[in-house]
Amino acid sequence: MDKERTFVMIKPDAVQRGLIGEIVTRFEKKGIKIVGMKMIKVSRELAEKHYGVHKGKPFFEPTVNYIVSSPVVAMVLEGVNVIETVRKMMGKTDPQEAGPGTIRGDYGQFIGRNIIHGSDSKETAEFEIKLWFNKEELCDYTRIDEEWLTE
Ligand code: D4T
Repeated sequence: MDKERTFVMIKPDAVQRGLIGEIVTRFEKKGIKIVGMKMIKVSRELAEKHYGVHKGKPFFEPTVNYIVSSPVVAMVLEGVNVIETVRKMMGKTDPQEAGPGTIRGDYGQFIGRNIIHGSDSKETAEFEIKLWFNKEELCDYTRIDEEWLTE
């Protein structure tokens, strides 16, 4: 089974509300491997590049303002089918629609403060990982529970 990588960002509201540990723990307990992680105060330039596909839409400026407002935790996660798994664990973009048990469903209330970001496709993941991380910041290693995660 091929492993893939995804980019995940714990957004400013989650950092401010003390939810970093809760969120990271969910991924760790699921057996998803963290291969990169850093806290950064995002520049406007980086935020605008990250949300570039939404340029011109009414929520573009507010979203950029939100992302630069306070530090975020950026992560690269690795696993089989990890892009889709993380999207499922996050729940729908709008926390009002995200189901209970999902990260947004459990911790968020409004789309403009939706706790977390995760890449939505292989192409996006590749673009976002390159945008947020240098190669040297990503670690190849084996977790001791890996052989117990698969049949
Ligand atoms: P992110 O990128 O934050 O993980 O969200 P999604 O990938 O799940 O959703 P998205 O790209 O469609 O939206 C990007 C970002 O913009 C905010 N947003 C979005 C908003 O404030 N109002 C809106 O109507 C939409 C569609 C929330 C996430």
